[in-house]
Amino acid sequence: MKLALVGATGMVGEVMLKVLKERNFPIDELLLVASEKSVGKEISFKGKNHKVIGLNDAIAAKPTIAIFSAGGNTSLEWAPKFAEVGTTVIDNSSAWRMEADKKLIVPEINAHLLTKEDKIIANPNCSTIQLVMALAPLHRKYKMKRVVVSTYQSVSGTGLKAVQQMENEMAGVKGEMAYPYPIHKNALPHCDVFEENGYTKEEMKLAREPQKILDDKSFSVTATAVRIPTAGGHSEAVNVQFENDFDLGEVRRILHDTPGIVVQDNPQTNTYPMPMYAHDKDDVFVGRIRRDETQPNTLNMWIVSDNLRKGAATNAVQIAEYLMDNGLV
Ligand code: 2RA
Repeated sequence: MKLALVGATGMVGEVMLKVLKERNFPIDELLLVASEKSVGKEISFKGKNHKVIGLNDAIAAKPTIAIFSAGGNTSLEWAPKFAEVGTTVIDNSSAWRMEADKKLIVPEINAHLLTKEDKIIANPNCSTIQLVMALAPLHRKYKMKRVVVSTYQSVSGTGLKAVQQMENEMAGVKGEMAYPYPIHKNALPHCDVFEENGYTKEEMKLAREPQKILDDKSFSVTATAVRIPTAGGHSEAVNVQFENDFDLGEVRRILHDTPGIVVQDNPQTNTYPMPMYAHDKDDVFVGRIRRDETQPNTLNMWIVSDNLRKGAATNAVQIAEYLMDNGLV
């Protein structure tokens, strides 16, 4: 199996290689692909040095699967070119997510939709993935009506420049700014760019992607996405109103029994999810599970996950594993 990683030199690309190694993904030939300025760089994988190649050379090699973590513009231009030579593309950018003929996949929820004909598959936004992982089993049981989510997102979601800004500010060092304001000892209600409606693109991803993944437009999501100076993962405070009432014990059992979900929830022992402890893990951690007494059929919970793993790299590798395991590539 010939696998290409497009954007191999970025933060997600680095985590992708770690996940591929951990999961012993079956690779006969690995192509590490990046922009011209990185061509020739050497990256080690499983003790072997791989030279970074350019996009044209990667297409010429006709990889079986190409996992893209290279931004929307690169994906819009190059994913179709890989697809034309028979490569199946799994893309981490937002470029294809809401296209009617492209599938938006969280394997535990809707991998069954995939077919051999899907040559460009979209990986959902990181904050969407952890949200729907927890909501999907509850939606199936109680049917969601409305979700209000506030996110507390790690600087790692913005990229290396943002992590560097936070570290510089912590050290009292002046440096390049990834954000319009300091992030150390601060919180920015501003993830990605603002749209005409006053919401940010990140908030609109949370408002739009869950309905496509759950294939149900009967519920709505409203979001406030906030950047905070953490490095380990994204956290979300979620208030969800259902059509039907629920039993808290049953909610906990449903979440506990859901693959990929870990319930950490015991106020008596100060047990709840935190990004520092979710870092470098693939699970979605759920806690602070409690009824919203202010309105019927409504639940509050706290959801934490490593945005670079299940929020990006691991979800993409799981899609690739599904394609391989089901003879779709
Ligand atoms: C962020 N979810 O956290 C976006 C993109 N990774 O900035």
